[in-house]
Amino acid sequence: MHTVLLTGFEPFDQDVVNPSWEAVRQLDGMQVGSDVQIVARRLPCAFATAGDCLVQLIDQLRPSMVIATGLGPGRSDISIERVAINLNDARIPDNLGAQPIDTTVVPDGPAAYFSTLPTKAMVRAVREAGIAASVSQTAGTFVCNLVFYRLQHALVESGVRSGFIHVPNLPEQVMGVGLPSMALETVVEGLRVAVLAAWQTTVDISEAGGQVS
Ligand code: PCA
Repeated sequence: MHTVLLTGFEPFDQDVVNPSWEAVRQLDGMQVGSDVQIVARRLPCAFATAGDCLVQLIDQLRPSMVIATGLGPGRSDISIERVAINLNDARIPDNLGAQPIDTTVVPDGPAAYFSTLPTKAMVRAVREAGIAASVSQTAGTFVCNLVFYRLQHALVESGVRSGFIHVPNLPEQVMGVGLPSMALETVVEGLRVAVLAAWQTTVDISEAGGQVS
């Protein structure tokens, strides 16, 4: 049996829940396909600890695929991230009060890494399940981007495929605020379908997923 490691984040920025963790915890232990089981773990939302925590989990669990997830406030769909950049630029403090500005994630690392997941096939599979999804060209410059970059950096030589997905707020987080949201059960199902598509697709499909600006 193979393991797919799926991570979510603890709440941050005064939130009491983080939909990424609330969703992936529901998938913990689930078998997707005949030969693969999801193991879900929670990461701290802190620049100093999140990356090391993820790398320790990879060492411990020896997963065959890793997909990290996080909340993207303002996102309206399941956003399959394409690229992680070697830059921290925090608009708000993290959960340890750190707010790095224009620092690198990995000194002397490459400027960016691409996801090694079949992003287009994942978007198509989630949409076919009736759930909104798109390719996202940036995972931001906060802790999610750091985790995504550290993930790709750690696995670059390994042959283990990995990537990142941002999910929208839950409806109760944005009541009266005017931001988009997605019901938890929809996020859970969207992630399950995305994991399955990632696992089953070795060569990505070619389909437009870009943006004009
Ligand atoms: N979202 C933040 C960090 C943790 C999370 O869930 C981000 O997008 O960077």
